[in-house]
Amino acid sequence: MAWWVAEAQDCQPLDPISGSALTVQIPEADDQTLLSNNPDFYRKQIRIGGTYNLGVNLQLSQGTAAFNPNTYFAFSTATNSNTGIYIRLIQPVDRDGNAFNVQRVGNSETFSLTCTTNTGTTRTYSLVVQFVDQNDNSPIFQNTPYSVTVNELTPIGLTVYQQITATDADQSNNGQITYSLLAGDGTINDGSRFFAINPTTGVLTVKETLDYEGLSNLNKLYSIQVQATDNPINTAERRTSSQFLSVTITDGDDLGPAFEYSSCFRYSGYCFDPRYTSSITSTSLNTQLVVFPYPPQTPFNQPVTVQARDKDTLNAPIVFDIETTVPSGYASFFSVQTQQQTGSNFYSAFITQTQSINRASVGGKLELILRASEETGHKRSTRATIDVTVSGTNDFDPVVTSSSGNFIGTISEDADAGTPLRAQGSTDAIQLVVTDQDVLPGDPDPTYFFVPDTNLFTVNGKGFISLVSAGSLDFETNSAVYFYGRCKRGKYCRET
Ligand SMILES: [Ca+2]
Ligand SMILES: [Ca+2]
Ligand SMILES: [Ca+2]
Ligand SMILES: [Ca+2]
Repeated sequence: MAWWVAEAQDCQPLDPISGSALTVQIPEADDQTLLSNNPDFYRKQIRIGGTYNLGVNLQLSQGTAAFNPNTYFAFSTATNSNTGIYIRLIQPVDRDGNAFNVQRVGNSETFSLTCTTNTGTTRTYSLVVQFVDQNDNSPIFQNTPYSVTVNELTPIGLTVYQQITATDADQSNNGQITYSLLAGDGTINDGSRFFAINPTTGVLTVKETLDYEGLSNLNKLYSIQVQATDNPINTAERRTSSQFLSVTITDGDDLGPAFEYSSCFRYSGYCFDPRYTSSITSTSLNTQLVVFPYPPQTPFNQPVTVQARDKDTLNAPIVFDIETTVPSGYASFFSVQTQQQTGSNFYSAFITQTQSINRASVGGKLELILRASEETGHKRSTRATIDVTVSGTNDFDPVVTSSSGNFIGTISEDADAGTPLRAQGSTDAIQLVVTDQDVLPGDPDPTYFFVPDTNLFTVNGKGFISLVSAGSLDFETNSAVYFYGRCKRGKYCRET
């Protein structure tokens, strides 16, 4: 209900208590569609008594306003009423935006309104139209495009970018901006989980540890979509804008070296628990170890160069050494030479045996723990195991002993072929036993071949001696047979 009593006199003087000007508040409208869709929203009653065009005529002029109001406003009576005078916005005006071809207005404009009655009374008022801000502008990002380069080692919480800013031409809440990051597409280049944005200032900080190596080699950047949202009282009227920010990630020294060979077990793309095998003799001095990969290559295992490189693309220099051995104490029996491969990030290790190793004291095998260290402040290192077989040098003759304690056997002259030779004074067959100091516990059992220098007896692989053919012995002519045997490796094994 209007506060003006319409029955009072037409074109009456203003009540000084209510102010010296006619003031109406009309929402801005920067588009004709708005006016067409909801015309009554842009209509306000003015407190002049009488009924428009029924005893009261009104004439609007520019006054102190920046433009002529006549094409923008119309007067009317209220719908379904014949009292009261209303002013209505009929052409779009723009308080704050960039609407094309639309009259720009200030927060308020003061026009001149002349009121004339049928009886000839004329009065002129100042008509102040206050254009009420509507949330008709979206936030606009400034100084775009946004991009920044950040090292992967940047700690969590650190500010990485503070150029993000958006403006909104609307007033107060309608222009108040909150920043947020939009959820990304979940690919490895989606930066939404790695960064946080201050909702008020737009300052970008690191939220999760960055990872240069986790990004594809072709695309070392995170993409972030920043959203700016305004804050109208009616949240349904919120307007948003978004802008991409690309964060290029540079490599930092967070990884150590990795050994590399084609047949290794891999974890995250790198050789896991690298192992090699090699073989030396106790005295193979001053020759480089020939090293095979483990697991072996298929179908043909071939020697490889022991090599490692920095997992960071920083390609720190690598240096190798033997950290320790199993059993311990043999690191100084070897020297390691490090060499950078030409035109490559790989460094090679060449290992040379420099001192004789007593094969028996290492049990025929030795583990070299080869360490690759990067020459950076962090001194990160990684290890490979080289299983070295220390093979015998055949320094010792095999020694043959007999199960009976001596080399005297008995057999009946009329024994059948295949009858074993028995120990003297016993029914047990004699067995020849070979020992060889070159053979160490754990070595595969060697096979010895006994080659007697007689045709009468044969010795099988287990050392049992037996008659070759029946009737070949004659106690009366030959009560004893002497013979020598020879066994493997060309060593003579004496026996009778
Ligand atoms: Ca506005
Ligand atoms: Ca706005
Ligand atoms: Ca790195
Ligand atoms: Ca590194």
